[in-house]
Amino acid sequence: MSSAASAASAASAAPAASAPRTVLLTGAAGGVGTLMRDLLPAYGYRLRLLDVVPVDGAPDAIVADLADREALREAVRGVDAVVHLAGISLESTFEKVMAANVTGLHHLYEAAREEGVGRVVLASSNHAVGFTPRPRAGDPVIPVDTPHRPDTFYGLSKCFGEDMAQFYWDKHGLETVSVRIGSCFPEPTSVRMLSMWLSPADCARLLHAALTARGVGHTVVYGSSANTRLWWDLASARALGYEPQDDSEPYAEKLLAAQGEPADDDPANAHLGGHFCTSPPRWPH
Ligand code: NAI
Ligand code: 15L
Repeated sequence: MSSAASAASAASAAPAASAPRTVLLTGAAGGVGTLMRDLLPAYGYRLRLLDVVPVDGAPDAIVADLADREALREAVRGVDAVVHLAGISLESTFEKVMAANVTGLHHLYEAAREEGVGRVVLASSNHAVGFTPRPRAGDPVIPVDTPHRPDTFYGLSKCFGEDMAQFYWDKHGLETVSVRIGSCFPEPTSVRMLSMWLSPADCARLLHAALTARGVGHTVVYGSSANTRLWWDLASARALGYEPQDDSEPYAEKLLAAQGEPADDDPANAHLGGHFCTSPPRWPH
């Protein structure tokens, strides 16, 4: 299914009430994983945690690398869904990014298929479409079926991840919601993030909608709060039942005073991906 068809699929998806379910949360030691460990249980989920490093305060968390197929198969056994956050989340060498985010993702999908898990919620990224020119005043917001325009090897791996999700739906009937997360942090820390911010509480709302909407097939959504300065279209996310409650605007005055309005001719301000298009932050390891 093309991205356009994915959007159509989202339009027909309806939120469904569902009983608490067991969910594997990968990348549980990371920034978003740590926030979601706190917030998702309130929606009734029993979380099983996985990361390649130990998870603070969670001695039962599975410590496993995405390279380890058998460990992943065991990790998904008996869960109803997977929220997949694990992987390299910044730029690195082609080889390292592909190993974690493509080969590792393939291992996860194979494990899910073999164990009959029905749905994955996949952390994609704005950097899958990072070279999309950012909207200027008066321009329409960016639709979810805009072509892939990765800004890094990292973004490229997220494009491949979305295609992998499509493939597992078309070939094996395994559903995915691919969430192109903007910037999910406790608060926005740059002027760009005023447009991209996904508050932790809205992230939990969006993941819950993605876990419970009916008939998602493979649906691609953007992941942001209801920001006044939003650059992209939340329609396919809203069609899943996502109703964002937060807006970055209360942070605008302080951030603009500290950082100024980015210059129009600044190449790092020209595209959705911002500075990832010019000098991407590197994965530390
Ligand atoms: P993070 O880097 O803080 O967390 C990623 C976690 O994955 C880490 O705990 C790391 O140990 C684990 N991990 C890395 N390689 C692994 C492997 N081979 N096997 C098992 N675990 C491994 O990243 P963050 O910010 O929490 O992001 C979570 C996900 O959301 C990532 O997939 C990232 O690409 C995506 N994302 C995040 C955004 C954000 O604003 N935080 C924006 C767009 C996408
Ligand atoms: C991402 O994809 C990164 O994982 C995250 O650390 C942020 O840099 C975010 O994009 C962003 O664009 O702000």
